[in-house]
Amino acid sequence: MNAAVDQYQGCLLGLALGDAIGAPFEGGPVERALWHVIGKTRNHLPRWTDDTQMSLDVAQVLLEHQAIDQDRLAEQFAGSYAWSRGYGPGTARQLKLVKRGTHWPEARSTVFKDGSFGNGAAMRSPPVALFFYNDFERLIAETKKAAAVTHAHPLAIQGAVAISIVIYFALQGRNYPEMWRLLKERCASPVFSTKIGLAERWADGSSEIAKGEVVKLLGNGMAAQDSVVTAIYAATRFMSRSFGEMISFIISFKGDVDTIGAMAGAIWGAANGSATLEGIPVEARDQLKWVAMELYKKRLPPFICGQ
Ligand code: AR6
Ligand code: MG
Repeated sequence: MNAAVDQYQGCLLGLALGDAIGAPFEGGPVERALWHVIGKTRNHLPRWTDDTQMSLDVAQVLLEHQAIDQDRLAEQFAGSYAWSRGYGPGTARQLKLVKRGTHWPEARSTVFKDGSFGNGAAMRSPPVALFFYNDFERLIAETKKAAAVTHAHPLAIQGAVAISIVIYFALQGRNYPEMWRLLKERCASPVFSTKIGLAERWADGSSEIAKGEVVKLLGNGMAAQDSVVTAIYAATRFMSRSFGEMISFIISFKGDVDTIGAMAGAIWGAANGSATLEGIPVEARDQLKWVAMELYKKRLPPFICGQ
């Protein structure tokens, strides 16, 4: 089945809404007080954070090059960097180095020698999944390239791959057994495979898992291994319910609410489309919808047998 443009728009709107709605709940009292001051646009719309900004940057490079050009992506990330978007501390340092002329592989290893395992790579996978919607192996390869510009650690890269896989299936209609199988195969580190196995068992819907259990066993932190499967579980559990119910559940976790919200929102929107997200206020809705439309128009052409 071919995904509809509405699902592309749902994916980017869901990402931005999860990000912007979650942002006021992230961090301690100081971060929340600051966001209270800077968390609205001049037109009083909820602002999104680095999750959405970096996703728009990835989309920009895909639309220009029909692939992830890593030098160009590093330049794009650095050009868009602004402290007020709340970037992760390691990514902020890297992007400032790149801005001052350091080549990205060097900037990356200056900050974390073994690479960052933050969820900052996973949160920007959705546009890659939209663009390479019909070529699974190409999708995995391009997702890894997009992640590695700032996040070299295998756990960050597996987190990015996991989000791409789930969006790939959300766009196509929902073949869940195959999705869980591929998640376990491609995200095979013990921490990921244990959590994926748990989320798969929980997602059968036979019992409602309490939020405390979700936080304790899947996590709510900034590390990819402590937030990506949490987002996948939340999106899967609320797939046939409202976006608002899903976000309320995620807000109750505390922790890295905006990025768990962004990842879950992108998955939910890719499956359900944009119709029910239209009335919810967010910064730059028209730009997000336009970028989604461009990704739809310029995405990899459908594979035709015999070519
Ligand atoms: N060793 C030790 N600590 C690490 C390592 C490592 N190799 N990698 C990550 N950390 P970062 P992000 C810890 O800074 O992934 C924003 O709000 C370390 O404490 O690369 O881009 C985003 O929206 C590091 O600062 O950021 C996300 O929600 C932290 O993990 C979130 O921050 C995050 O890694 C993460 O974004
Ligand atoms: Mg964020």
